[in-house]
This record gives sequence, structure tokens and C-alpha cells, in this order.
Amino acid sequence: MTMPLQFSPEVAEARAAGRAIVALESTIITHGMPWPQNVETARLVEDEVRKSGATPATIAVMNGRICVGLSPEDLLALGQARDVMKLSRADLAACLVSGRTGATTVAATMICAALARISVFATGGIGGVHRGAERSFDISADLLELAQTPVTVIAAGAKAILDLPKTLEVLETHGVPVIAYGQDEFPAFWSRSSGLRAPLRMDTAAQIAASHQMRQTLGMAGGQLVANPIPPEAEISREAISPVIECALRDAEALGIHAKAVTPFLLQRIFELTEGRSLQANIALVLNNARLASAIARAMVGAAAA
Ligand code: PSU
Ligand code: MN
Repeated sequence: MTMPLQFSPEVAEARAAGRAIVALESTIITHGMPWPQNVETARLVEDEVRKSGATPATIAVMNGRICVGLSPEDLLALGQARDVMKLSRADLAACLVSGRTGATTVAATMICAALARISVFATGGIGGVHRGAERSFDISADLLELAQTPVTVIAAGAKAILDLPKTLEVLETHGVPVIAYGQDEFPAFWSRSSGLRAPLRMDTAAQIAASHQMRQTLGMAGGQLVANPIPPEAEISREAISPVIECALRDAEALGIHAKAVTPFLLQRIFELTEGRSLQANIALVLNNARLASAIARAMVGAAAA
């Protein structure tokens, strides 16, 4: 079998020239944001990466092939499609052999990025340990992927809909470095503050890049999670978002939402309850993550050339 990887012309050129590349996921487009802001945001994020001196590689499975870098037509089709699979590690091969189209979550995007030898990936928030996981056992495969696939993921922390202390515990158990960028506290997606101290802190992209490379040198499996706080002007305070989250969680429980549907349902519900404010925050934090990811990717390329 041949590797079902397909590079866009832009990404192929960047690879050939050894330029900095930042991977971007597609579940945020299909399951994380409503149309048409999903496609608008995806384009803005790609442009932000370009402006920051790196090449964006949005990853998705289109008709049974892993696309690394999407054409504008593919992006539009994905953003409007209704029956797109949500792909994690468990679903990727099945989607490929059935010739279907699927959006990659953090876990599946990491796998595809590593296959394409891309080391840096920007997203919004990673999946984590859901509240009530002691009953539901709902722990995102994103956490286990960070433990085994060598990609540095830049997120705005984990979404505050999750159980953040348990999420940090699972990451620690699996040996994943969790690095808060520029502050001591672990950020909580829509808010800069979670009330929890991050295990590690770094203040420069160069340090984060060096730490990724040191792990490679040491022969360690897995990646790093960089928790980049949302810009102050875009944040929704913890006090403001907490009751909204509680309400969305109650609705999910009442409707019996479970498994893969939980995160998309909660994001949509919080969007409705905040009258779109959560989406504005989500867009701002993804753009912020794209900028930091580009700086880290550039630092990695610079260090490799030195
Ligand atoms: N970040 C966002 N919006 C999203 C997601 C992340 O800002 O929609 C997606 C990611 O693809 C992540 C997934 O991997 O949510 C987590 O899903 P689950 O909780 O089912 O593992
Ligand atoms: Mn889950």
C-alpha cells in the first residue's frame, strides 16, 4: 500500500525549500464553528500563519486521501458539507479505505502532521477529561496522542467545559509537557485564568522549539502541549463564562448527548447562550495560537539550519 498523503502546491514547495510549516486541524471547521464563520476563520488563520512567516497546512481527509494543505475549493466544500466524519486515531484508517471525507481532530491531525514531518500544530483547545469522567469514562484521545506523537501543539489550554484538574493529571501521568506561555497559570480557553498553576512555563518561542528538539535528542516519544492564553481584549472572564458552561452541560445531560457529539454540542450551545460572543473569543484565540505556532516553527527551522 502506498501512503495516502497528498500535499497542496504551497505546502509541497515549503517542504522542498525547508521552510517553517504549521499544521492546522479541520474538526474546528466542521464541528467546532458554524457556517460561514468556520470557513472565514480557517482562511484568516491560514493568512495569519503566512503573515507570521510560515506556511499553513490545513489537514483533512478528502475522498479517502490525507490532504496536507487544502485548496480554497476543498476548504469551502468541507465547511459546507453535512456528513463529514469526525476523525480521531480510531477512525482514520477506516475513513481512508472507505474513500470518505473526514475532519481531523487534534489527535488525527497530529498523526497526519507527523507523517508529513511537520512538528508544529496550532488549534483552539484540545480535548480532555470530561466532567463526570469517573462515570462516563469520557477522556479525549487527544491526550493519549500527545503522549505518543512528536508534535508540539499550541492551544489556548483546554476548554473550560472539561474537568481541568483531571485533564492536567492525565497529561502528567502520560509524560506530556504542559507549558503555559508567558504566565504561570494554565489558561482555560475563553478565559486567561483557570485557577490552576501550569506545570511548566516558557516565555519565548525559541525555548519551546529547543525543548521540542531536546526531547527528540533524548529519544522521547510524544509531543508538547503549549497553553497560550487568549489575548486580554478578547477574553470572557471565568465569572461570566462559568454559568453558561453549567447551563450547556445541564442541557447536554438532559438530552443524553454522549461520545463524539459532546464537544460539538457544548460549543454550539455556548455560542447560542452567549449570543455569539464565545465564537468571537474562539476566533481570537485561534489566531493568537497561529502566530505563536509560526514563531515556534520558524525557531525550529532556524535552529536546524544553524
Ligand atoms: N478546538 C476548538 N474547537 C474544536 C476543537 C478544538 O476551538 O471544535 C475540536 C478538536 O478537533 C478536538 C476536539 O480534538 O474538538 C475534541 O473532541 P473530543 O472532546 O470528542 O475528543
Ligand atoms: Mn470524548
